[in-house]
Amino acid sequence: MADIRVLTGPEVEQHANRESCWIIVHGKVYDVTDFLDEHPGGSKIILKYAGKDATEAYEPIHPPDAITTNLPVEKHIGAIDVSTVAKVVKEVTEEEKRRQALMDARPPIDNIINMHDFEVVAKAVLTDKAWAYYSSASDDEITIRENRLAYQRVWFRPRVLRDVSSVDWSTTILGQKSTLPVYISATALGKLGHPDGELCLTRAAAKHGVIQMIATLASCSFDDIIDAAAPGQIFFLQLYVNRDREITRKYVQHAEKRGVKGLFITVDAPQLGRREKDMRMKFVDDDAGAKVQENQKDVKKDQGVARAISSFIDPSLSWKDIPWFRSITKMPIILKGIATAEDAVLAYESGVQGIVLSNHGGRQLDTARSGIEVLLEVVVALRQRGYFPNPNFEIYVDGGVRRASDVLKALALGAKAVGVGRPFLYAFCAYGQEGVEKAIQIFRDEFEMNMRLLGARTLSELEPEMVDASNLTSHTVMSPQDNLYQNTYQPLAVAQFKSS
Ligand code: 173
Repeated sequence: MADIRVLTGPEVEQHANRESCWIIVHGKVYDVTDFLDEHPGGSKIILKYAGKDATEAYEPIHPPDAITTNLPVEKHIGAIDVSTVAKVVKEVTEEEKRRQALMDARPPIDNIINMHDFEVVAKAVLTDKAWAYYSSASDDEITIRENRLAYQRVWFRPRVLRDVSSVDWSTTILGQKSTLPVYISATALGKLGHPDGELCLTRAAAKHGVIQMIATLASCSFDDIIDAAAPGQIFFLQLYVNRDREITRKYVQHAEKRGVKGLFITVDAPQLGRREKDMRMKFVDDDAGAKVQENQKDVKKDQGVARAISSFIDPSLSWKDIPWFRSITKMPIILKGIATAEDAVLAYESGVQGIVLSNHGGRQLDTARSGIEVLLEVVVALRQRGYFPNPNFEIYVDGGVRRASDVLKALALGAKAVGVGRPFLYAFCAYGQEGVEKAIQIFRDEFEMNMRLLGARTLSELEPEMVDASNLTSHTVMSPQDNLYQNTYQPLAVAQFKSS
């Protein structure tokens, strides 16, 4: 092997413009001059780091191998002698000072008693950009809000006198043991919110026997996550299908080799939804308002973080591709993002092992219905055809789940398990691994209480008669507000920050 060229900081600094642009990432020097106009996030952000170490900016929003796979080897200039790189003195902005003060004044974790508490703390301590990316949903954000409301249109019909001294909410998902009927759903770009990113989820999941779905666009690399696993820890993989199927084939087969137990192919994102909070943030950040109009070609500038890095996703994906996936892996295949009974039937008939009724956390087609509502028609349609129940075809629901009671409603109506994304993400943004563990503990406490009160000792005792979902498909709220009561009622408060 040829000797690796070792460069010094001043040498790299010579290449700090559009004509010759070198950057340092993870101790290596790259010539990205020809790549500037191809960068999905625009050239401006790279030029900001021209001649400098860009690792810190690169890390949260790129898979670790993005640069090595996208840049031809002859553009890999060499290694850097770290001692010669001028330290970038980062000025601490007012925003950072404010966030640090809030971080120091976070409510003690013992005061966190529900998923909403995590969200309040995460919102306070995250950068504006991270909060905008995580919390945003598409268009008018009707669906993200409906995801919560839909659960409120399902009412319990609890049974009593059933000796509920012991209750058990453990289950299996795709045949794999899980201590909860909940799996950690995929969310991307975890390092925007915590330096350890998705590893916070991995470590907490290991401790508590919960299954983690790894995102294609996680900030931590797939292998870093698997390497951090406890022996026997179970993972699923969320897949965005690449236009280059060879890349997808290698990725899937690598995951299978490393022991992943289920392949969740995302089918509701041929193009990413317009998430306006995310888009606006990018505008402010780059001060690009005027320039975008001057330079119409560089349209990607105003698209927000997610859109900038999602251009590899193949919009031509179709039902015809399912046999190919079947041919490249023995893992169970699950289609994530089914939104109608018609497609649920097609999925079953295509031979996959399950579906996730999902609207992608309200981030794709706005005014698509909630997963829990879709579940009703899916179960009817599958049952009519003799496809339900079937232990080899599982139905999951995600979106808007904040309480064990939500999960129990979905299970009573026919779901095998439920995906929870943002709440676990917010838990680690606010409190790291400990936050995720706390979130799991809260779910456990809620399962225990709710199962007792509902009269179900095990999840198999949940049945459709335990819920009244007759209003679920009605999108109007008929009850008039009781103003006298409303004005007297004191709303619950969320956990309080320490006063400084
Ligand atoms: O919802 C998302 O933000 C998402 O799925 C995604 C897609 C591409 C890149 C980053 C995130």
